[in-house]
Amino acid sequence: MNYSEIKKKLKKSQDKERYEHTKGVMYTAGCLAMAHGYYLEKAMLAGLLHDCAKCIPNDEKLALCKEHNILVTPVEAENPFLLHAKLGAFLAESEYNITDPDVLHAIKVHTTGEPDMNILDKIIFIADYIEPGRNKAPNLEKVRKLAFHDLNACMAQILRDTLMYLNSGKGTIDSTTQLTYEFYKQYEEDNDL
Ligand code: DGI
Ligand code: FE
Ligand code: FE
Repeated sequence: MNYSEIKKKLKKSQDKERYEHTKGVMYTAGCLAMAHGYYLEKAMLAGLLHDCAKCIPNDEKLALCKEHNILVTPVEAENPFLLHAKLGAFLAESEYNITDPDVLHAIKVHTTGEPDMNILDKIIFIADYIEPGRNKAPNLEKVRKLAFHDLNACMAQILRDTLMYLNSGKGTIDSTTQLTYEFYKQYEEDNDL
């Protein structure tokens, strides 16, 4: 499948807002790849596909996981939207014919992160949070600057703010999100950015 075929298929499976977000993540991932000396095309491809499972209804997400033997943890069963990451990696491979393991892995971990991520994982996780269509998160200006300057410190700030948001009653925390923050907090910067 070439780039424009992937785009066409994605456009059909996502609502308009999600497709706009998808393009935002694709271009932002490309910019971050340029800033950090990573493969531009790989970053853009992972950005393009990261939310390919997002618009599947939750009951269908659960059914698809069951059908394809994808493990559903109790937290995921309670918050099925979390499954769009794992399921996205599965669909990227099975429906979009992506074989690059780095691209599939970045999609798989883009929502909770995981400790000790590789550069592409971090580029997608961060691009998802800072793309131009995002405007609600606290500290966005600081996070956007950090993204082009220190990926690890940027991860720490995003995870700290996400946990703060979830802790204010907005959702059950997945232990992976907590563990990811524990890993990245060693890089937290105390600076004026
Ligand atoms: O799919 P997107 O909306 O573009 O972005 P995403 O896949 O990063 O999902 C973002 C949401 O995921 C955001 O509202 C915070 C939430 N999230 C991240 N970690 C956890 C979580 N939600 C729950 N319930 N538990 C988590 O550990
Ligand atoms: Fe997502
Ligand atoms: Fe996203």
